[in-house]
Amino acid sequence: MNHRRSFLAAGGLVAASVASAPFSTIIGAVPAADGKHALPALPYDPAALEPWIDAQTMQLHHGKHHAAYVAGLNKAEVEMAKARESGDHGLVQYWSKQAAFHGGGHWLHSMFWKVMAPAGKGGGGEPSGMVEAALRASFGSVEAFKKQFSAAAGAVEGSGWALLHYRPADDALIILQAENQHKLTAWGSTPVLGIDVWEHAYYLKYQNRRADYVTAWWNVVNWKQVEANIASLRR
Ligand code: MN3
Repeated sequence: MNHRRSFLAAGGLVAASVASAPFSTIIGAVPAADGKHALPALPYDPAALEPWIDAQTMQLHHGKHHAAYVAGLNKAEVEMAKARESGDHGLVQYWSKQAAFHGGGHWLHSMFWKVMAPAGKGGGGEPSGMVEAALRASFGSVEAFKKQFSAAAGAVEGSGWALLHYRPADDALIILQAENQHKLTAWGSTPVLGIDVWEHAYYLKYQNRRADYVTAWWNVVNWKQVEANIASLRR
């Protein structure tokens, strides 16, 4: 497979040509005309995922938290460009970490909005077809997958994510945890589904009850988007 093409398509860096197709790219992030990363629009109304995820959480999560990751990524890239100009790379470790943290946040949140959908508009239900078959091949059953994924989400230490990755080397799906936005990943695999378990994703409605949020979240999973994400990486 063409890894670079997949990486770019998955990361949205050259996604302009495919951005208009609803399920052809993993994330909706498209760079603005000035070459800067930009906050993608939510693909539905902030209240559309109620009662499972409340409108205020969605507004803050998208409009404040995700926006901050976009700004942080742009800032890190500007500062590293300045350092190349001046030849002073004294802060290269700091800006590299900032680029990983904010870049990870931008990518994952751009995916997160798309792998959720309102009930009746693709959200919830059970996976079927290719996704069901792929989950069964890698985990034994959809039920076994959901059980492990929910457990992984519940057990993330501090702030982070539970992620379902597609690994092209052996055509497998694997479950990983991510701490913060970027730690504990496995090279050579790409997220196709994820749940944000930072407290900002659920605390207004669920307070400390992360498990209740995870249980509710299954009602908004957009399996068609998961299928498109896997298909975009399969060659
Ligand atoms: Mn978040």
